Amino acid sequence: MNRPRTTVAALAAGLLAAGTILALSPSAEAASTLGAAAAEKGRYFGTAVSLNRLSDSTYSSILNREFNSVTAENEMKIDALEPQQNQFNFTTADRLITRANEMGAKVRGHTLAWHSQQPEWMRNMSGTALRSAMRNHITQVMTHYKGKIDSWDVVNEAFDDGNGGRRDSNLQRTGNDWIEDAFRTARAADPAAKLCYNDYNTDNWSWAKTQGVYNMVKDFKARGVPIDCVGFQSHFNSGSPYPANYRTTLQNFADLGVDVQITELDIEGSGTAQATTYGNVVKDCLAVTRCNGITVWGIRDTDSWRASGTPLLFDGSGNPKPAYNAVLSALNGGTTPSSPSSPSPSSPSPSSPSPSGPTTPGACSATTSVNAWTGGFVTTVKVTAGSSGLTGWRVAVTLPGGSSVTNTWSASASATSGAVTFSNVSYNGRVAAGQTTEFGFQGTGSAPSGAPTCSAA
Ligand code: 9MR
Repeated sequence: MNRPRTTVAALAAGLLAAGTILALSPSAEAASTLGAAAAEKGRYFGTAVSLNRLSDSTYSSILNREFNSVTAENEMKIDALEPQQNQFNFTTADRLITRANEMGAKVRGHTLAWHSQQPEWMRNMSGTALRSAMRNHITQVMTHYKGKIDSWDVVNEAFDDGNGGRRDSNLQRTGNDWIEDAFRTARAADPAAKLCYNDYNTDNWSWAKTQGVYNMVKDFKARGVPIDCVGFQSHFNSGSPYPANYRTTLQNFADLGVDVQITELDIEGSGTAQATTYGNVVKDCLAVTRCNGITVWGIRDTDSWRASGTPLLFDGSGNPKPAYNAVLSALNGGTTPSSPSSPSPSSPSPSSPSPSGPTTPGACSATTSVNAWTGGFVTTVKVTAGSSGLTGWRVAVTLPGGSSVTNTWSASASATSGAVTFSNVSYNGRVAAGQTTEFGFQGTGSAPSGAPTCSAA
């Protein structure tokens, strides 16, 4: 058994040396999946998931490998969750939550109040009966998923395409205050979820619809209507192309004091042109501090609601397209990931690497920020790698007596109360020297108050 041992020792030494090189070489630091690369930038990279495709092994393995946020493409819409009035069917959508937990992924909830995909009973309603049915739907659904959803699309597509005013719908006819009513109802139901307004054709700053939504958000912020984020669906095609002022739009909304998220991205086209646009969208999000993350509206071109426009990052066979490479490279700040098989212990490596490098001492450090309310809290933890970089990490915290963790994202938790250790999930264990990654957890009671302890795993 000597030979394998020697091999292991040599391998370890080689990896150690190569690991030090990794820390110094930008190209080798680059993360090799979308989720990992986004996590290194404090963002998520998500996809719409169609639950009935999970049995497709190609689809399922790309989902597990690449994404750290999911949105149900149809299964959390009003007709799916409340097919008969006040009779809720959560079975299918619950499977997505289970899957997201297994993946350590966030969930975007989509969508609570919308003129489209209403069940028949709701389509036939109006006035105060419809308004209270809307409130009941929001309350019941958000209560069922309380603590499990990162961001909810509370209201979807409420603006008219042409004039920047409200879209006519049965909900709009209940009174112009239906949107703020929906947001207030949502805040009461799950105070920890981010509450988003989500729409399409709001990407171009000079379009009337963009201005209409902007003015509503500005008014909501001025009057204290609870809104935390604006979702930009960003379905780009020749009729609604990616605009040169997209970054300006994202930044202007963020400057109102809301987060911005790209929620349903797809870009019709192919080859280099499509790849360039995808890369530009990612760079725009990264340039806006409050741009939390990007969700693409499906995995393979053949999974798309607009399959003929081949608008996604993987081809019908599950192979990454040039658009995928452009997105990954943009997330990595222009660098290309190392191949999964490197570093090879036999590859040449300088014998005495330069001692220069990031300054954070120790294996890693962790800092927290807490959003607390009576009876509950959300803690976001930033993990910063020390001068050697990390291939895995653990963060230990101690919860006060009576408090417990109800939900964790981008990490897995060893326990729900007392001393809890959070470990990296598959896509965010690798953190280059001096770089950061984030995870979070939600709980009942009070947040841990002491400093967290970070160690390499
Ligand atoms: O991708 C969804 C498709 O499978 C449905 O048939 C369609 C029905 O309305 O909804 C699609 O998703 C929409 C999303 O919920 C809201 N923004 C526009 C999306 C594409 O139509």
